[in-house]
Amino acid sequence: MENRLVSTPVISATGLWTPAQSISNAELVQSYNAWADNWNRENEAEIKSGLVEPKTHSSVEFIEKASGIKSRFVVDKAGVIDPDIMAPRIPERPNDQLSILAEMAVLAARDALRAAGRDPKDIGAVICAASNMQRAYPAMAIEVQQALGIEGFAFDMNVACSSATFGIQTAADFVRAGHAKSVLMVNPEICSGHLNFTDRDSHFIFGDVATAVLVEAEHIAPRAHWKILGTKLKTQFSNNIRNNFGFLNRAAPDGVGTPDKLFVQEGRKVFREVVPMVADMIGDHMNELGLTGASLRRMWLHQANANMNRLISAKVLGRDATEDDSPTVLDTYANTSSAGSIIAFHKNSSDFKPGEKGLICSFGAGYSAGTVFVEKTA
Ligand code: CO8
Repeated sequence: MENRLVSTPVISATGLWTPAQSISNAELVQSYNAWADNWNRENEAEIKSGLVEPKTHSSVEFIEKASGIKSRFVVDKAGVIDPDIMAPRIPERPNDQLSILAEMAVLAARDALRAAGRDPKDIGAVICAASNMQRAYPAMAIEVQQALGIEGFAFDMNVACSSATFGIQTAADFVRAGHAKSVLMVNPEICSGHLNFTDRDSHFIFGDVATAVLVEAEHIAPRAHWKILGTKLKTQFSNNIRNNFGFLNRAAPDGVGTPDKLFVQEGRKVFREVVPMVADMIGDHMNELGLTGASLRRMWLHQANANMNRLISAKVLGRDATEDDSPTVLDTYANTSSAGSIIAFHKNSSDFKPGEKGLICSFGAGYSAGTVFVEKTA
């Protein structure tokens, strides 16, 4: 009995760190259009001879209608909206200083630790789960571990937008297996670093943020926590969301000449293929757990596109979802990859009463998708 209690994983707390700077759609579109006008001027001869198509303007109305995004937080606004740069300019730090990705993760982690009343010395493992690490090694997670004074072990993992749900299941498995009683899972996402701000189809999609989730053995968790009713992960190979950057192609990508070394996608195909995949996955997992749409108080879905979330939640609930059923943070944060569903959960869960159930769900590149059903205790 003692062992069974020790090995039951729960979510004790979450944390959030939001960059101080944000870019509105109007500011982003203004800089893109200025860049496009410059490009058209520079390539006037080729355009006139029909060799290349002129760049057309982006539009605030399109962005909001197609995605629900109104603005995004970023680590460096000046570089992103400068038509001569169109990328964040984040100065490299010497090796004896905390890396920026680790710094963001630590700030989100401290928020979660404060909420749980947890001393870092009681944590046994750190997982840094995010779309792109800022270097190959040493692992970002080990740097976070050191900065917080945590013993035990730490490692990085990348499952793109689904990194957080994959991280939660991994953490829960460590707790269940007795490898750690308390696991800190962080999601620092500098999406602006791998977004091509000169690509009209996607320049508006992403923002920067960091989130943290503390997964712990029930017997050490605070009285008010979240039971994990079940987790499920799924992957299915697709080239429709891809980033070919890596150490086998060392030519420095400038975001203009080498677009495949940054984020590229077939957005329409992703939309069409991922919506039914995720809705079916949620339905199957609910059946396995004996749950129905009616038994869910709320869904904290991956924040990629408001229209995708509307369709997925309507399929799960059998009716149109309200903002209360399926809250969005896309309007202010945009798509923050793995952090999106965790931000939605963090900001929209304090009103839960004991016994109420919800779903954290992610989906993205890979394809990859994860479902985590939770129930509020006290
Ligand atoms: N302004 C004005 N018009 C535009 C713009 C623009 N900015 N962009 C496109 N248009 C035009 C197009 O040219 C097209 O015109 P036409 O009909 O004349 O050809 C028209 O608008 C429609 O274009 P689309 O078909 O592309 O538009 P959609 O309605 O499909 O909307 C979206 C585009 C918003 C991209 C939509 O398809 C979508 O959200 N799809 C799902 C995307 C998604 O969820 N992706 C997941 C990515 S997350 C992930 O897993 C990766 C993690 C890695 C992190 C990366 C960090 C950088």
